[in-house]
Amino acid sequence: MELWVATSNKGKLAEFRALLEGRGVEVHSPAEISIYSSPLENGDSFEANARIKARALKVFKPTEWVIGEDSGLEVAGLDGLPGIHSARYAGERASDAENVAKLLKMLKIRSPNNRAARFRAVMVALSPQGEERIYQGVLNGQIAEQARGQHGFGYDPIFIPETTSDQPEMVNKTLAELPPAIKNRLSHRAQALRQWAEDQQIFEAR
Ligand code: ITT
Repeated sequence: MELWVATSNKGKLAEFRALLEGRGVEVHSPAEISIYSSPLENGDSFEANARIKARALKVFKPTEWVIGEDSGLEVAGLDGLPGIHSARYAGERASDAENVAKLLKMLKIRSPNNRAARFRAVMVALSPQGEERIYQGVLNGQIAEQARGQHGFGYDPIFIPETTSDQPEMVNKTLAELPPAIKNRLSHRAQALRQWAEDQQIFEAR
């Protein structure tokens, strides 16, 4: 089976590929379509933006599975920002490091003691028959005082995921310090993609 993922984010794409590895799904991206250009993400929600991306790619791949994914970090002390603006929080062409630096600065000014945050991902999946399904995932955690770790992308170096008592190795570690396989077990994106894969009977339902 082919799955076309409407993203230009290499970090996201690597996670899709890792999650579906060995499951008989070939993950493709718009980078393989020379005349494709990314659509303007002017929706007012994760779902709206995920749908914009999925539909833009579906034009080129009408008979394949296409997923548009929109995600972001919602910080309680910043009233839910950066949210749908996560990729461009520090400006239109901001790097991950610039976005992280702005977030740490804003939190220090606005709410240094409330560091609760969550990652959210919404996927709009369009089937080969043109039906739409929506999948979501949430990862709760805390914003670290400083960036730490080399793995992942985006805000991973400042996001400490919530742990349970049977995960002592994760205590106080950012997602960028944890091995990618651990992030892929927990992440907002993994949760949403797993639901799609279960519906396609690629993964067994839990
Ligand atoms: P596409 O639209 O091409 O998919 P994008 O990076 O612009 O790429 P989004 O508009 O969905 O994607 O923005 C998501 C941003 O949220 C992303 O750039 C990161 O800054 C942040 N983000 C989302 N998931 C993340 C994760 O797992 N780890 C770290 N940061 C993440």
